[in-house]
Amino acid sequence: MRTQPGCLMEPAEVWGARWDACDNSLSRRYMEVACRKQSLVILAADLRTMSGLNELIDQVGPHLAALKTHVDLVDDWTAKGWADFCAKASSYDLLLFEDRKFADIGPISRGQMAGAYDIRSWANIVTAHGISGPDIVDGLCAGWNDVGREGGVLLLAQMSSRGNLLELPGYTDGMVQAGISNPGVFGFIGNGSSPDELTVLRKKVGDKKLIWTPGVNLAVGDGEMGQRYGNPNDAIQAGSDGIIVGSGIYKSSERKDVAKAYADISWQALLGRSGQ
Ligand code: 5BU
Repeated sequence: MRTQPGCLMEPAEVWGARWDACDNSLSRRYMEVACRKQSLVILAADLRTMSGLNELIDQVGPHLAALKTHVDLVDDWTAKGWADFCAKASSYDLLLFEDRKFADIGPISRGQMAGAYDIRSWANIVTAHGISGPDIVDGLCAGWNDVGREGGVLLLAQMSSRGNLLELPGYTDGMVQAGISNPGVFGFIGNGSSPDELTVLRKKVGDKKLIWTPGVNLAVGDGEMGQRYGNPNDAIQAGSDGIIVGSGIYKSSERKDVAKAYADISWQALLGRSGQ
């Protein structure tokens, strides 16, 4: 197998069973990017101006593996400005992940991939709730197919926020069962604030799908308005394959150094895991 440019280790060696078992082509792309960048950091770029977003990516882009957006959060959004921003993200070798949390029936979700924001044309990955049933994944994949693209869906199996209803008995199991055999499913969202919950989720998911985790911050504990945070090393050790970090990076006055710190922690944790 070919070593990725800039990667001192083979992705198969670093990712182990996860690399061999995954059945979504984007999952391997992500694992390769993570090796090239030596980072498992997905930046939650939750800023509300295009200039702020562009500045942020220029500061921390080299230390990220993917970029997570909320396209409907931007006050001065324009199609042209967004296209330029996506091109900038791609120039930093980042997968684009719109955290849209789709939840409707299949045909409507397909349509919502189009619309003013035309998510299907630029996002590689989107999030979805499974509340409406498993066909939402087919609807979202049909959306990508409508523009000749392929993407992957991250299903919410857990959430990081306090009191969320995904904690009710049976929900996470149902979500995993619904998504585990669907090749359109890139992976699952797990609760980054709880290594114990992540360990349980990883057992349910096995190696076939990735788990990405929000609710990660070096300052562990309760965040604003019900958000909860766990430690990045603990999340990866417990089975997360990507840490989603927002305010921990963009609110720092030393964004570049902090992003690198999260990247180093995540990469070392992955190497520690593959050595187990
Ligand atoms: P933070 O600033 O690191 O707390 O940002 C977390 C991001 O992850 C933010 O964009 C949320 O929309 C997103 N998120 C989350 O916090 N918890 C979840 O369970 C899910 C997404 Br799903």
